[in-house]
Amino acid sequence: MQRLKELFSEKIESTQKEVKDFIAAHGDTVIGEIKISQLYGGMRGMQALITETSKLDPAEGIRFRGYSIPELQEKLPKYPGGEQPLPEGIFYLMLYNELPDDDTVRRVSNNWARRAQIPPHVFKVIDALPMHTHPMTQFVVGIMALRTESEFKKAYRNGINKSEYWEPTYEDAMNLIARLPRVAAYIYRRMYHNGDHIEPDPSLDWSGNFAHMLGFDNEEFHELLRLYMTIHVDHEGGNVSAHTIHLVGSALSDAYQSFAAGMNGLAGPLHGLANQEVIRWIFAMRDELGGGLPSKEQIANYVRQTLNDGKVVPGFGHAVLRKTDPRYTAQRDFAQKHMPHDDLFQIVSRVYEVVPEILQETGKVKNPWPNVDAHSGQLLMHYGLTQYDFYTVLFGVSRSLGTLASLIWDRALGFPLERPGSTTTELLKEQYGKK
Ligand code: AMX
Repeated sequence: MQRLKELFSEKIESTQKEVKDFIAAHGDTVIGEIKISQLYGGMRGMQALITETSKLDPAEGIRFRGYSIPELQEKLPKYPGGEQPLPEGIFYLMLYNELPDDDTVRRVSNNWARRAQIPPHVFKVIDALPMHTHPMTQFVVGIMALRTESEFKKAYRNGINKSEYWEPTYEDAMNLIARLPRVAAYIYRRMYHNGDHIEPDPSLDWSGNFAHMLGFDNEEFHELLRLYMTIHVDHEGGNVSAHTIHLVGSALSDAYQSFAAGMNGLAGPLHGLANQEVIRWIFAMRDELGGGLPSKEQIANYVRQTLNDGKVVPGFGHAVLRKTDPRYTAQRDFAQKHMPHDDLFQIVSRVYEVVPEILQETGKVKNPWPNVDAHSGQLLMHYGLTQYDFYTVLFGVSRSLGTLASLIWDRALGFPLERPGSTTTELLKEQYGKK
């Protein structure tokens, strides 16, 4: 039976040729124009990157190698007796551009379980941080401490040929993915369970083992985590975390450095941190209103107050999406099936009924609909993962699958250093301001 790495190496040559031929035939084709407003507006709508693993459609939402979330829920292998896809499967799909069968997914699981050893200094480095250090900061520190294991760093120093860069990148990416759940669980148990750590169970799948190390052995929670780890993997290439990982990787920084950089972006409140902010916002609203299920009118008043205070309503809006995020819908379906009467789910549902209309009324919010973060915290809360400061770490563990699959392809396709140009307002005015 071929090793997973050999299987991947066979894909490289034909893809390299496909890309090279395409550039040779169409490299001069103009695909868009840039407006001055886009330079000041966070480059919205500019197609400027190649990311093969997924593509975001404003109306439809995310597709991974062409497959939507409902399609993947149907087609990807499941844990025995389970209904949700195994994230090992979506990783395989993103990297190999092929749907895996049950056996292949088991091999990915086993491969990661074999790689999951963490050198003890990583735990020591995390333990040296004060307990009030945000979990995302601890996570990034842990990732950087893991960099002592970098294969790319070693290979580069030994003078590796550039045609082989992908190989140590593959090793680093696979090792990092395999080790992140343990690092994340370590931080969680350190902060919230008096450092009472739980040993991994390598007989479980990657998410099941992660849930186990966090301290959750309820099979329904394992299913939730499989869904969570599947839907947060990737969101094409321009979002802050994916773009950062690609950009830093383009300097031939290794997977550890690139991924840690991206995680600092994910930790921003307009990006991944929004999932903890949603819960904080809902709890603050509930506290202000004296507990219980707030009425639609009460929620509407609270939303208006948030906007009047010059703050964003977390979990709503998106830079690309213009409809309800299918990742939100997948989580809502899960809640409707497993916890339709959960108090917090009732609030999240009511918020969904109220917020879009008010955001629309502002006349400036381009997408009034909920994104992935508007729902995830409620599901975690339901099963007792109540420490919302930790939520973005879960997001980060999942994001490793898409972004590191992309990084392997960046090296396999020999993508160059990313270095776009910048200009100044003065120069723009000189060039274009006189018309
Ligand atoms: N609440 C209040 N105002 C909002 C808003 C929201 N949820 N979403 C957008 N706006 C405002 C913007 O702040 C901006 O205001 P300004 O002109 O005064 O600066 C205006 O509406 C236009 O913004 P936009 O073009 O609609 O959005 P964007 O592409 O600039 O930003 C995003 C996208 C996600 C940062 C924004 O919608 C937002 O801040 N949402 C809340 C935070 C959140 O949920 N982030 C998670 C996104 C998903 C993810 O990355 N995990």
